[in-house]
Parts: sequence; structure tokens; C-alpha cells
Amino acid sequence: QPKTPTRDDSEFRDYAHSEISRDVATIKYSVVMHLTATFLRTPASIDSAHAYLASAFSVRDRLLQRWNLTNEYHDKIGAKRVYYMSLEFLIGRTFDNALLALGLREEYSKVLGDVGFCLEDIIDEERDAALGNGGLGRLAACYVDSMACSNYPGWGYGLRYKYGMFQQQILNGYQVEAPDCWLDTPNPWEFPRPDVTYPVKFYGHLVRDPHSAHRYKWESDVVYDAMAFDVPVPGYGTTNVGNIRLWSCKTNTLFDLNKFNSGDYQGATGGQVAAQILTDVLYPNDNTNDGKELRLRQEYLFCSATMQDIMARFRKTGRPLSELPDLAAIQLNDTHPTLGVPELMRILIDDEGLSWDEAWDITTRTFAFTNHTILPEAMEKWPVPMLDKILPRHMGIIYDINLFFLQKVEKQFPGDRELLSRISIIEETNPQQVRMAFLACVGSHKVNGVAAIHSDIIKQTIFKDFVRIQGVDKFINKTNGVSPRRWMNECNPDMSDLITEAVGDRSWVNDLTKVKQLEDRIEDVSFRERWWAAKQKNKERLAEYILTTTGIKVSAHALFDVQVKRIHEYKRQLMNIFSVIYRYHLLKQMSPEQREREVPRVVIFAGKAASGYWVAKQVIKLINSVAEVVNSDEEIGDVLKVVFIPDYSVTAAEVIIPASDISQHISTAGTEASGTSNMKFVLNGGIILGTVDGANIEIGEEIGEEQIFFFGCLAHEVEDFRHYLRFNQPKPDAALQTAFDMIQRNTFGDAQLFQPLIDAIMRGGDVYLLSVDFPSYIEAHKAVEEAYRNHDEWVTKSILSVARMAKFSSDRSIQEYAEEVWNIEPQPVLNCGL
Ligand code: GL4
Repeated sequence: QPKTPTRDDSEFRDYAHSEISRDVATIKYSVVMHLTATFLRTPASIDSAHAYLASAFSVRDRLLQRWNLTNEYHDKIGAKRVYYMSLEFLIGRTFDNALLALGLREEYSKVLGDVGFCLEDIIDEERDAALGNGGLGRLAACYVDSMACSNYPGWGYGLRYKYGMFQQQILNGYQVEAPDCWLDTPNPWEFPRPDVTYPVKFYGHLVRDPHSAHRYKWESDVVYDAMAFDVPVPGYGTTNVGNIRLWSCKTNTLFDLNKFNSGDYQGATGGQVAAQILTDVLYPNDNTNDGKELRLRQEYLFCSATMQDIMARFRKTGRPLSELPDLAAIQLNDTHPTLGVPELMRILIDDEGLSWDEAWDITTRTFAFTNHTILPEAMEKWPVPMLDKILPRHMGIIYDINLFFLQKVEKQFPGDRELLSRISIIEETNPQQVRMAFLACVGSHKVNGVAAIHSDIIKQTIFKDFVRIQGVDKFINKTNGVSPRRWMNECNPDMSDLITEAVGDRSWVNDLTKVKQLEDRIEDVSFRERWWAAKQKNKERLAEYILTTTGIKVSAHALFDVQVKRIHEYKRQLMNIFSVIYRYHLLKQMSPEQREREVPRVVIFAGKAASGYWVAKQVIKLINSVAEVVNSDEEIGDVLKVVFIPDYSVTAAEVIIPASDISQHISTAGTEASGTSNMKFVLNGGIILGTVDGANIEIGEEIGEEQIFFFGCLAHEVEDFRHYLRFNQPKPDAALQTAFDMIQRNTFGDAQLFQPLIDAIMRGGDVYLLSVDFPSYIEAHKAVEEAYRNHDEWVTKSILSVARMAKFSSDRSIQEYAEEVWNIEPQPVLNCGL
């Protein structure tokens, strides 16, 4: 070991640990330096894109300084960290979020104003980091936000997709996908770490270790490199900064000098082309699993790099391997990162030389698993031959995990062969399949669902046998939450100022229990008026957004009725548009005087369909076809407008959600694990029209049933209805039949286009029970309308709802995980000069 010369680093330390001055002059200097030195701008060539980039880089300087402090401190005290492994992080924008977290929004507004830019415009220059599909990916982003804000030592781990969630265009009413080239411009919110790169092996063969029954040497012919990019996660009102470490796939094929010398310049680096592909694109499926081999390789690259990184950090502590679970908790965000389990086993056994039992004990004490869906089409299964070819060592480890597990069960329940075949990690189909949910469950010490009803359902369905075998205490509930920073303070400034007024200060942003104090203002006339004015302003902002994105003019005085989420049959956007068609029919029957008396309504849809999901895409087409007819019907005017906002995103959600009067969360009971936008809408003073499903139920419990409009059949009734409908024709009520008739009379264009959607109900068993729930859905709409007419009561509902929503802060979720699953504690970075 070469000796490093001792040097006095105290001065460096002082500088590194003392905060960059927060005054306007210093900020201005830093922005100007980035404009000139980072982006080579002259005063004449500064545009808003570069004003954004330079400002963002100057903010990033501050975040990175805090990033260093946080990690230096957590290393020093030997803090236990949680690693949140997720194939998706739907981050959205960071600039405004960071300014608010650092408390520097006004300063940057001033600096930008002084050089002729408006902060709001500059904020709009940022592109979303859309490395996720929907709720699952956004939840991961809210969770790392909460970890940072609550000072928990924790990192997210994910993949740095070159192309994020595709951009959705609407052409002739159809969804058309375009690539999301979000890295075409510099990304200030990532820090490349070529120093943090790991080799990841694929394919090859195994050589048995002659000295150990369980050890193998894996000789592989294909090796990729995974390089880290660190994405700082601003902590609001704290020095702590979190981190999301994203892996990008590089080649590690050595430069082939022979090929180069013989003139084959392309071939000399040939491996690079293939290697790039692994982290090129995010699979655009939400709640479906398409089983592509490339996806499996993506998942493994992710798991291997992450486990190597966690182990490298652990080894630096010099502590014995048996103490890994005292320093690291790993949360599996659904089954996508489950290969982390056999990968850790492989490292502990083959690289570290532990026995199987030692390795298994460490692994199962380290991992915990969150299930996010019970939809059968979403369950990850990998064919054994595919796994065996790509990851021969892991396939062997999975066989052994299964064998030892089944042996234990056989001892516990002798002779129950049915049981063994039900719970086997290997499904005996042809070919055999690895059931990833079972592997994740067996490899973890805790398994949780994401809302009370969902956690109950998984105990009664997919994990029923596991509850019997492993004990009910292993299976817990952790109801989802959302970040009040982004989903209140940032996206709804006017309402947030009112909450701040009611609470006395802005501390509610990190402690949402304080919103309770809003209830004291419920009688305060001026407060109520300003509350409504805030909603009205948000509606005007959305009306403006609708005009620019769709060209449709809507009245901000209408009731805004919103359903925005991924397009999926179980979420029943189809039921919504059928009800719109029925409403259109009713309006057409009325006299102009009658129509005058109706509550004018704008029905707003947004959401992406997976590119291979034909039915979902037809639903989008139907919505747009209905919109075209209704919106151009002069008789109808502002009484009914239908809007499909293209390219739904985190940033679009930040405009849409604060503007809703009612939002729809209308999944067939038992199918939506939780939902998280339902929480966001209510936290912004909107009212839910929803089924008794997911987190809707707990929202109702918290805010009171007068504040929520429930309808539809209950989860425990669903199976009986489905059974009935498998053998009997559905009986659509008159309203639903009217909607069918109108479509079939070509009211919205060629009926043939939409017949398959009707057939799915009338001939396909109506799996999502539209015909069952439609009558109560229409009744619920009437109840909403009546309630909306009573303006005072509506405002009361709105304020009371927000006041009672504290439970749905992701800070509460994260605290529960920290205490009951991860066993970690807040470690605020204090006394460091900042
Ligand atoms: C999801 C669920 O569908 C959704 O209900 C839940 O809120 C979210 C986060 O837990 O996870 N599961 C999958 S898959 N996609 C989701 O959005």
C-alpha cells in the first residue's frame, strides 16, 4: 500500500462545509459564470433556454455541496441506509422544487428579472425527467423526496433511460407515440460518475468449485459496464440532500487495436453499439408485463450494478458480512428488481465465500418487498430457459431457493402436494416459469400492499398460502402517500399561502398534521372567498393550458370534471365516456331553457396508453371522437365540453390537479391497488367521485363520507358478478343502452371502430363490470351536480377535505416504513456550518 502523504486539509474542509452565500449578488455572479464558462454565452447570445441552464447549474452547485455533506456525515456516523430499488422514477421537473427547498425562489426571481427574464418562463424551459409510467414510478419519486425532507439516510436506485416515457401526440383522434429525447439538451440534475462503474455479466457457463457444494465460478462471454449518474434530491427546509443513483449501460469491450489497424474502425468499437441498447428505453407498460428478453437483461443490469455498489460501500466499513442488514435495508419496488435477491446470494456465496445458510439469513434480513398490483396480466414471470441462458448462475440459485423453501413447507405440512405446486417459485408450465412475486416474497422479511384493502386482498389471494406458511405478521400494509412539497406547495401556491395563513407559518409543508388547523377557518367568510378564488385562478390557468394544447375554449366557470391517469380497461375511462355520451343525449332532448338550468361541465381526460394496448388506444379515439361532435354542437355550447389533453406528464398534472372540482377514480372495486392521484386531487381541494377501491376508501374514512361521492359494487361482490356474466348476457340499463345506440348510429363517426369496445361488455363477459356499475355511476353524477349547485356547502367540503388529509403525506408513509420495515432513523446533517 503506497502511503498517502499527510496534508493539512482543514482549509479545504472549511470551504467545503460552509454554505455559498445566499445573497442576490453572489447568485447573479454564479449564474453569469455558468452562462459564460459552462455554456459559452455572450450577452448577445443569451436566450431563455440558457438562462434556465445556467440558473439550474448554479442551484445544482448548492445541492451538490449539500449532497457531499449528507453522505460524508452518514458515512462518518455509520448510519444505516435504505436503498429503494425501482425500475421507475417519475421525477418531473426539479428547478422550481429545488428553489423552494433551498428557500431561494425570490432571490432567483430577482436575479433573472434583473437580466430581463421572468422566473415562470424560465421554469417552463425544463423538460420532465419521465423515467416512469405512472403511479408506481411517481410514488418512488415522492418517497425519495420524503426521505430527504425527513432526514432519513436513503437512496433511490434506478436506470437512466436515454428515452423516457414516450411523448403522446393525438393525430386524427388517435394516440401516436414519439420518442422522448430528454437528454438531447444538457441535464443539470444529474452528475456523471465514471468513477462508479461496475461490470455486469451475461450468458456463459458455470464451473463448480471443487471445495464447496454451493460455490460456482461463472465464466461469462458478454460483459457490459454500468456507470452511475447521481441525481440529487433536494430536501425542503433541511440541509440533507437525497440521491437517486441511476445506471447507464456502456460497453466495456476493449478497443480492438487489431481491427482498428486493419482499417475496421467501426468494428474496433463494435461492442458499443449493442451495449448502449440496455438502458436506451423505458418499457411503456403500466400494470402489464410483456415478458421481453431485453427487459430481463435491463432488470439484471440494474440489480447487479446496484448490489455491487451496495456491497462496495459496505466493504469500506470493514464490518463483518453478517452485519450487512444493520447497515442496509433494501426495498423492492414491485417485482421488477427481484433479481437483486439471487444476485446478493451469488455475491455472498461465490465472491465472499459464505455458506448458503449464512448468505440466505443476510439476504432475507436485508430485503423487503412491496406489491403494487394484483392484475394477473401484470405478474412478472420469466421462462426458465430464458433465465437459464442469460443468467445461468441465478437460475441455479433460484432452483436452490425454491428447493429449500419447498423442503421446509413439506416438513410443516407433510404430504400436501397441492400446496407445494401452488407456492412453488417455479411454475410447472411448458416451458417452466419463474414466478417473480413468489421469489420476492420468499426472499424478503416483510411484504406489503399499498392501501388497506389491497394489503387485505393480497393476503387472501396471491399470498394466501404464504401467510399460512410464514406467519401473518410478515404481511403488512403501508398506505401510499404523496409529497406535499410538489403536490401542494409547488403546484398550488395560492392555496398554499392560505394554508400557511391558517397554520401561522409554512411548517405544514414538512408536517402535514398541521393542516388540521384549516378547520378553524371553516366559518371565516373572507377565508372561504379567498379559498374559492384560488381554485378559480387554478381553473383559469388550466383553461389557458387547454386552449394552447388542444385549441378548445372552455369556460372556467363550468364544473371541471377530471379523469387523468394511464388508460387501462380496469380504470374504466370507457365508462366515463359512455356517461358523457348519455349526458349529451339528455342535453339534446332538453329545451334551451332547460339546458340553461344545467350545471355547465368540462369533462377532462388525459393519459397514455401502452403502445401495444389496442383497446386502450381505441378508448382514446372514442373520447376524441365524442369530443369533436360535442364541442362543435352549437346547441350545446358551454353546457358540455369534452377535452382530451395530450401528453399527460408530471408537469401537466401540476397544472391539471389543482384546477379540478371533481376527479374520477372509478376502477372496478378491488383492481386499483391504491391510486395516488386521488390523494393529490383532494389535497388540492377537489372532491372525489369514486368506487370503493384502493386508497379512496381510506380517504373517505379520513375526510368523512359527506366529502366523497362513492358508487359501485364492492370488492367482495366482484367475483360473483363476474361469474354470473360469464354465463349470462349483461343487461345494460337504459342509460348505457342509449350510449351504445348513439355510437352504433354513427353519431361519433364510423361505429365499426368502436364496436369492439361494446363487444367487450356484451360478448366478452364485461370483466370490468361496466354494466353492473353504470346505474349507480349515473346516480352519483347527479348527486355531484346537486352538491355543486350549493356553492357554500361545496366550499366547506373542499376546505374540510384538505384539513383532514394529513395521513396521505408520503412523509407519513416513509416514517412507517422506516420504523416498521427498515429500522432506520432520521440523521439530520447538523453543526456543519450550513
Ligand atoms: C400501481 C397501482 O396500479 C396503483 O394503484 C398504485 O397507486 C401505484 C403505487 O403503489 O402502483 N401499480 C402499478 S403496476 N402501477 C401503478 O401505478
